Amino acid sequence: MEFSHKAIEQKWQKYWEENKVFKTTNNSSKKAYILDMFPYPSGMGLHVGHPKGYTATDIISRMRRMQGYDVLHPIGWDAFGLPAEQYAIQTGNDPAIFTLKNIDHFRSQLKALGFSYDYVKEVNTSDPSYFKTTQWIFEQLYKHDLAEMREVDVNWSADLGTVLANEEVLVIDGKMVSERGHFPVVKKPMKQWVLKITNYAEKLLAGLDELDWPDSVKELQRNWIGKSVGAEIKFAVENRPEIIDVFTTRADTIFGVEYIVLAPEHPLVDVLTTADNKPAVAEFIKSIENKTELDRQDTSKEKSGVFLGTYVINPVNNKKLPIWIADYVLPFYGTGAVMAVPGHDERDFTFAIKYHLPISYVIAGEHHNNVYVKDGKHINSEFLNGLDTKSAIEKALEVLGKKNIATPKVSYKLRDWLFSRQRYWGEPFPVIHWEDDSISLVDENDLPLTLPKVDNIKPSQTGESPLANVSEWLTVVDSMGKKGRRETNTMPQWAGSCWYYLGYLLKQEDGTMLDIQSAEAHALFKKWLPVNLYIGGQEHAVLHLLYARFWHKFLYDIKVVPTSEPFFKLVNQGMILGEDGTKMSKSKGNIINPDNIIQSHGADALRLYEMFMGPLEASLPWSTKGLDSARKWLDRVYRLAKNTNFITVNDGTLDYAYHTMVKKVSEMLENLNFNTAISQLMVFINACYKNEEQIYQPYWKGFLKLLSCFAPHLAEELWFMLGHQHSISLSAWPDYEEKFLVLDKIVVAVQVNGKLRAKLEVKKDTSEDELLMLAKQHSNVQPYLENRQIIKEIIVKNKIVNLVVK
Ligand code: ANZ
Repeated sequence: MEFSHKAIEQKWQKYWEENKVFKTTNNSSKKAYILDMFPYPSGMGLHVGHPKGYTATDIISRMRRMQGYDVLHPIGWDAFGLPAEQYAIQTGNDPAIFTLKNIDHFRSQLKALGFSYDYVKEVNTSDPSYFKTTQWIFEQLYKHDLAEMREVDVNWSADLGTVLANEEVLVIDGKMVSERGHFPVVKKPMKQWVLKITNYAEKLLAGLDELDWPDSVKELQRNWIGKSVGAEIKFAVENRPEIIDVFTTRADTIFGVEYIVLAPEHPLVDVLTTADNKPAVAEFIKSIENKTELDRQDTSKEKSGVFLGTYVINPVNNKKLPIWIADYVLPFYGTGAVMAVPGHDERDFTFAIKYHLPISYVIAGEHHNNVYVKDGKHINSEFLNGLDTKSAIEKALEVLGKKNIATPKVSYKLRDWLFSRQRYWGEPFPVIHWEDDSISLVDENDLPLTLPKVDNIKPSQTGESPLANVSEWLTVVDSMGKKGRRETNTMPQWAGSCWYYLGYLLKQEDGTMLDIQSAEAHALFKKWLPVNLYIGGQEHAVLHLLYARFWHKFLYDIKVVPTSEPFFKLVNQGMILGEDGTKMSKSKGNIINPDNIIQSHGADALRLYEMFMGPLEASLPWSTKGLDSARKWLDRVYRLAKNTNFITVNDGTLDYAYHTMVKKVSEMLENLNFNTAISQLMVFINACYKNEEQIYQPYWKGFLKLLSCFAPHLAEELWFMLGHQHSISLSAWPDYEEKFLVLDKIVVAVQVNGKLRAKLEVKKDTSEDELLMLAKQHSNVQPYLENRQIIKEIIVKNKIVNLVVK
């Protein structure tokens, strides 16, 4: 007997909505803020990957509600973004309008999956009532000197007349080209907004220790921040006033320095290049213009460089060392200059071989004319001789420190965050550039600064955003007649997602948003923060999560939020791969559309199947067979409900099965072990089937509550079938009793002369006499007793009967 998922699912979705069953409550001292990474509402709609994480959070939200928590489980839309901009440019459509259409489509898809979101809390990052606060936060960052304009290299495509995001640039044959059309891309300096996330490097590192996040994600963040403890050492240029500061983690190798390398972008390159070396240097600099940083760092790629014609003097031994520039030295790390020790550093070694530079060794070992990177006693190093690396670093810093040649220094790989995009479809910067070169912010009371309506979004051809074409919007005149121009850049998509988990809290029932600084907002932050569980894709392990932590820590410092971290527990769900085991993609034709599955098998089956595939974190291939089985099992549950007699006096037969299920499922859900929890539900249903059409009703209700997390529509249907008048979500989570967790029946082994001959399934604590009798009568035992004499009977209650015969 099958149930009609179409009828059931729509019926309950309507009921939940009309009765506001999932409204955020505020009547408990326990709270659970359960957050999904909100989707970008693309024109393609939801894919089957979305429901995986979303079902997981839905299960936990439903459980927490039944456990008496106040639950906040919201959803919203990360609605600014590049695809919308491109679509608008190509088709002339208004992104504000088609984005709303896409959102409607996404929302109806999510509703069809039966997620228990409180849609009152919905936010849309592209809505002015939302980005008013994004702009306000930017203004605070500016006022706290964490936002500034800098000349920064951007990816410029002259053919497309536009600046491209890193994601839109490919490297083909070592050259940067645009993803669209494969046009050449070069670096071009432009004035850009930068957020000084590096000021928070230390806090962002330290905060990781208090978080319940996967170690792999913490490690990725640590590496991204890339703290490195070392020193800056000064090298004076020969016969000139300039000093070159290098950053090194290996001050101990100072006697092994053979040359100095500057990043080609280093400000001293020009002055330190002699006249006859200028052409070669200029040519070299041009040659690396279209190399990405990743390429430059890649150790497998050949390093190249040129000599500037000038020298420095090594402060410890007055040795004259040539100054080079090379691609492998990066401008924004450390000081953008290194002391090269080819004897003991891999990259310096390859470079020295290529350009026939001398190589010397300052650490004892078997060098074999190769680079030597092991630890060892220092040699050829005067006051460092005989010391190992650690002590030699300390000693070198002590000696050079006294002479003011070296200072301890910490460097971070983390860069300040390039915060401008040359786009229309983003948050406008609330900034005016005046004709006298001053900058001012739009008054906080005048926020939001909205986007002008534009009929046809076109690139500006100058590298500025399409907003540069909208002169009515662009031009500002102050009360004194001074002319100004609005900032034409907009913020990157990351901005809106940096604080949306606060946005949900600000969202009011009447559709408005609270002021982030209001007392009401503060009370809500106090109640709900930090987010208890945050589930989303691994692809956001670094950027989104680091940026959001940065803003949160800033808001904490300015006393807007009461916690120093936004997301206490984080889990990355794995991907759902195509049936062929590869990533789903249009070109491979292996995409599964959730709408079709909802039609054919139902949302409950889809949810159950995605949770049963395997551990949440694993990436696993889709299997239609697996989906069919999920649906069949739901039918099995439905059949049972229809054909069973629900009894009100407990006959005890399901005690063990029921209480074990409740205990295990509760524990497994705490640990997000959804697939094994489902197995427990299955074990219980098997026990019910064995029980010949008779189930103690309270146990059935308890089962339905657990089931309602996974298959909410069917569970609700069966719940109301029992005569209930209110949603199962409003009922209390089932308890288990310890005393029922031991199986009543146990297995007792029967041995004859030490050999296992039978197993008795008996009631626990069966008497020794009875055990002996049952053992002797057992058909597998009897043949071994025939014509024999029993000389010893050893009986251990609940365990074993051992007969010795001769
Ligand atoms: C001398 C030396 C000797 C070094 C030796 C290493 C080994 P981490 O640990 O990643 O911080 N370096 C410094 N600034 C650089 C830049 N802008 N671009 C490329 N390389 C740079 O690496 C620090 C080391 O990387 C520094 O220590 C420096 O080389 C190099 F046996 O100095 B070392």
